[in-house]
Amino acid sequence: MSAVTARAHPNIALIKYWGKKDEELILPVAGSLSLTLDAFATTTSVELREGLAEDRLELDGLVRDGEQLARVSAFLDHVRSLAGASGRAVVRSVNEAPTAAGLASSASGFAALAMAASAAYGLDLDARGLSRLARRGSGSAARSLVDGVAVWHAGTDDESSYAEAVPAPPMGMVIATVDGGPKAVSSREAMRRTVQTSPYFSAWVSSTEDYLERMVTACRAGDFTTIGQLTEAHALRMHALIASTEPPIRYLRPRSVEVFDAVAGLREDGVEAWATADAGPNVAVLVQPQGAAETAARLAAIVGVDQVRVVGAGPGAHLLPE
Ligand code: 2P0
Repeated sequence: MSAVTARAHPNIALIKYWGKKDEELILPVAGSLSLTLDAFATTTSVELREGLAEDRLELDGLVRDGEQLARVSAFLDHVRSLAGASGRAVVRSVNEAPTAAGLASSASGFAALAMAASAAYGLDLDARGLSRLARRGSGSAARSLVDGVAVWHAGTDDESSYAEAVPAPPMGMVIATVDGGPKAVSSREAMRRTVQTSPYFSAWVSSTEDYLERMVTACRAGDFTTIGQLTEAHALRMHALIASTEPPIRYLRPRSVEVFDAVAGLREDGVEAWATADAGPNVAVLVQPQGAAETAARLAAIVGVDQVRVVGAGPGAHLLPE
C-alpha cells in the first residue's frame, strides 16, 4: 500500500495547558488556547506494510527504537483498536524546526501522525475526532489540528476533550531562541510533579479557567491588548507554579528574563508586544503584524539571543496529496 502523508505545525499556547486529571486519556485539568504557527512543520508519512512484526519509526532520517518507538507504537495501537486493524506500519517523520533549538514539538509530531495514521488505517474522523485522537499522543497536539487560534476544551471524558477554532485578530510571534541545551525535566514529568507537589495547584486550575474565559472573549472581540496582557500574565503564572514544585523546576534562564524585560521596553515605546515561554528557556513574543519587524530587531540586539524568527498564524494539520 502507498504511504499517506500529513503535515502539521507546532502551536504556542497563550493560555497554557499544565497538568492532567487523567494521564491515560490525557485529559487536562483546565482548558487552554493557542496560536498554530506557520513555521517549524512536521511532515509524517504512514505506510502499512504486511509482514512487519513491529512498527518501524524513522525520525529525521534515523531509525529510532526505545522510548520514541514505544510512544509512537502505543499511539498506533490506539488507532488500530479504533479501526479494528492489526497490521504494523512504517512511520517516517521529518521536523523543520532547527535541531537542538528546543522548537521541535510533540504537538506538530502527533498532530501529523494522527492525521496520517487515521487515513492510512481507514478511519473516517471529523475535525473533532481528529483533535481527540491527536490528544491521545500529546495533549498540545489536539490544538495543532486547528488553523490559527484554537481553544482546547478540557472536557470531562474522551468525547468532550478536543480543540476547535476561535475567531481572533491578526497576530503573529517573534521567537527568540536563547539556549539550545536539552530540557532538564520533560514537560510530561514536570506536569506530574506539579500536580503531586505544588501547594498552589488548585489556584492554578481556577485561575486558568478564569483567564481562558477572558481570553476567548478578547479573541472574539479582536481586543489585542487584552489578549497580550492575559498571555504574558498566564505564562508567568505557569512558571511560578512550576517553580513551586518539590523539588523545584525552573525553565527560564537569565537571558529569557532579559527578553521579557526588552518586551516591556518595547511596550513603553508604543509597540504592542507580549512575551510567553513554554517548558524551556526560549521566549515567544506575541505581536500584531505591524509590530513584528521592530520587535525582531530589538530582540536580535540582545547579547545571548541566538536566533530570532518571525512567524505568523498557520494552518491546522492536513493531508498532502499523494
Ligand atoms: C502548552 N506545554 O500549553 C504547555 C505550556 C508546555 C508549556 O503542552 O504530556 O507535550 O504530551 O500531554 O502536550 C507541553 O506538553 O504534554 C505543553 P503531554 P505536552 O503548550
